[in-house]
Amino acid sequence: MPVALNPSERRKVCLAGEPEVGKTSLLRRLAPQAAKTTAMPTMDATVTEWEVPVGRGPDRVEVWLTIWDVVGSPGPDELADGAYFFAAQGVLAVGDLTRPATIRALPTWIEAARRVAGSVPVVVLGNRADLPFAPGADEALTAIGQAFEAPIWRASARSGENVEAAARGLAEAIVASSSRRRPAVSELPDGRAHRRIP
Ligand SMILES: Nc1nc2c(ncn2[C@@H]2O[C@H](COP(=O)(O)OP(=O)(O)O)[C@@H](O)[C@H]2O)c(=O)[nH]1
Ligand SMILES: [Mg+2]
Repeated sequence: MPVALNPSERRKVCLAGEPEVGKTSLLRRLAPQAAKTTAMPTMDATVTEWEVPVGRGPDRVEVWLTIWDVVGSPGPDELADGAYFFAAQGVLAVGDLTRPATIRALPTWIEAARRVAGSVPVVVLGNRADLPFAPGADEALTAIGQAFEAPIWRASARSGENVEAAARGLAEAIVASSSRRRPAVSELPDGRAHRRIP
């Protein structure tokens, strides 16, 4: 029987990146599997729940990600001043491969998130891989991945290519980083994989 993370151990993941890079579109790609999306009007954020199995066989765990997305066009410092990145356990940093400036902006976003949340795992996603890359975009993506020791993905919210793989990669990195700190896995007494927190 697969083991479950304690439901109170849902993992907060924040989308980060410039406006119009496709953050919300990427979430919609995951939405068929998402439990729900909730608007947080006082926080200029939405929260989408996405349950993802991580690992195989007896090591398999069901990870419940709560993925935060920005509403409007706040900048990284503005978000870092608020509650958006607070207690985040992972960051999905998104740039647009057709607009290299949005990729070169990602260090500022990642640093803002880590200032608040600490040195949490980051996955860097170059979106719009369905279109021809702009000159320099792919090199910028690679450089940021190296600088932050973060996996990079070329993905497309339009075609769906690599979207789930990138999100799953982040879930795996979060589980790996938390299991280094403590044994977070337990089996629920009723055998169900998950229960919602009332
Ligand atoms: N061609 C293409 N267009 C995309 C892709 N992802 C998003 N878009 C378009 O880019 C625009 C901005 O997307 P949105 O998800 O609202 O960006 P956000 O501001 O980062 O949340 C929309 O018109 C999307 O349809 C993609 O992978 N490929
Ligand atoms: Mg959006």
